[in-house]
Amino acid sequence: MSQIEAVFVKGVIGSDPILEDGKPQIAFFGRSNVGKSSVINSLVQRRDLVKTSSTPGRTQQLNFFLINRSLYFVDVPGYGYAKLPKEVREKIRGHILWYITGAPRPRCSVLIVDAKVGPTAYDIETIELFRQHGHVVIVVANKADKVSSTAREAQGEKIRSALGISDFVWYSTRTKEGRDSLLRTLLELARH
Ligand SMILES: Nc1nc2c(ncn2[C@@H]2O[C@H](COP(=O)(O)OP(=O)(O)OP(=O)(O)O)[C@@H](O)[C@H]2O)c(=O)[nH]1
Ligand SMILES: [Mg+2]
Repeated sequence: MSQIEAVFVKGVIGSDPILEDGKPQIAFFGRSNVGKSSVINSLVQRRDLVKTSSTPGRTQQLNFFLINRSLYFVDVPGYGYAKLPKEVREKIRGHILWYITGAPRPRCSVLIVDAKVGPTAYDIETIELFRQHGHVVIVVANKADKVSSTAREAQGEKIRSALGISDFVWYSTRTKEGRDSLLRTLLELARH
């Protein structure tokens, strides 16, 4: 696939004109450390566009990246990082909730879950919120390199039934599994 142009625009922590500038937003949600930033980097084929970290929970703003001058990839703060103080976790959760329930909705909400761990209670709560608020959702099972081909069928069923979905994308930022098809799907969604 041709080169993707990606530019960091800004970090958003509340009302901001960028939310309503008319460009579609593709937002990446998921628990802390699941690989949201890594997935964005792999989609745009940049090692370092988005900082990834061994210290989860540091990013608390919504980071907007302008893609091909026409849409945004939004790196949403990770939820559920147990080591953060409760007040900080609740603040992050509140911020995510504010974005999920705000206007306009993202054109597509990508929910990233850990392929091996499977959906957590927070992931289930998040997809439930997406449903309540009318989001278009794509579920991505990242770190698929950790799930052997023999375990795929059972693990796939576990992910589908926990989230109540009929389909999801196996993805690995290490092996590039799923990258081309997810990118194609997201760019297509942003066009309509
Ligand atoms: N095995 C494996 N590890 C991955 C994959 N994608 C990301 N990781 C690792 O997972 C860790 C977290 O990645 P990040 O992209 O920083 O995760 P994040 O969801 O953005 O984390 P926060 O911003 O803290 O919420 C890093 O150590 C990555 O190298 C993958 O496909 N496979
Ligand atoms: Mg991140």
